[in-house]
Amino acid sequence: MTTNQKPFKRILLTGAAGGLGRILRERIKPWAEIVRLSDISDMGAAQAGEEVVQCDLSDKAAVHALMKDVDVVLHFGGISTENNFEAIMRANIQGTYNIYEAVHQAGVKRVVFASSNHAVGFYKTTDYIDANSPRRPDGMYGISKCFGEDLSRYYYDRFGIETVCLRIGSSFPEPINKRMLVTYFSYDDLVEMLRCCLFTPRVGHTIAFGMSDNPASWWDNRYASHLGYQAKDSSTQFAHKFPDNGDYPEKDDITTIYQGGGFLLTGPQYI
Ligand code: NAI
Ligand code: 15L
Repeated sequence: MTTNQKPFKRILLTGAAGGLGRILRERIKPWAEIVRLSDISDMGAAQAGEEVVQCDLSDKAAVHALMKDVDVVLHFGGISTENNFEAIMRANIQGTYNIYEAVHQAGVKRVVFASSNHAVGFYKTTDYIDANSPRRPDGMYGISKCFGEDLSRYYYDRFGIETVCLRIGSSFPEPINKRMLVTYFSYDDLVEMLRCCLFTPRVGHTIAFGMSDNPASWWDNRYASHLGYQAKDSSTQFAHKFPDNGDYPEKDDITTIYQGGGFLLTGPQYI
């Protein structure tokens, strides 16, 4: 045994060409001897310790091949904003089903599923909810994340495959509006959360909200406390860019009345 052996032999990261995938590509390297990167889009050449596999999540055979010799999966691939149902169905519903069926066939023990705050986007910004609050998706995209949460629950109950459904708030370099002062999830905190998701001995089926230690929150993470996640960042440092004029939520503006923000204006009736 070498002295610098890494905890996992192979991590599969889907969505590797995306905004978060490109961040995680570098940051998860210490956790696995090999990081297998996958996306429908070009990811560039494989670097040391990487394997690059370009494929469409809706291609069942390709996803089953993708899973060979994988220990754990970070499932970040798919359509990440509102879109028409057919597109969402292929990438997020068929795609996530293919991932779980492949996980089951390959004997993979744990998945982190990149869910979204849009699974609960129809709660009001005056509500405070937890993982046991009924889901209230704000569009087809949010509905596909609800499907992923239920699908992973089934694979846990039926086959014991563990999943953390991470309802990510807004993981970007910095907040770009008042809403994101509440939903902000720094990249460092995302990586720390993923470390907790992968290295906590037992996670069962957990729903966790992905957020930094922001001054205001809509989400109570009490049912994910066993993960031991402690945010180190906060949106406070950006608050001066969006002064509190007492105008949030704004009367008659559904993008401030509901937690889903702008997604309230992008449902099927608008496409
Ligand atoms: P992104 O859109 O930048 O990346 C998603 C990646 O998935 C893209 O590279 C895209 O090519 C790939 N993809 C789409 N359809 C595919 C298919 N059929 N087959 C294979 N790959 C496909 O999104 P981002 O921001 O990196 O988000 C990553 C994940 O986290 C997504 O699942 C998203 O829903 C979730 N999430 C992200 C949040 C954020 O704040 N960035 C908030 C909530 C959830
Ligand atoms: C998401 O689910 C999206 O993937 C991301 O692009 C952001 O829009 C985020 O939610 C958000 O709510 O800010």
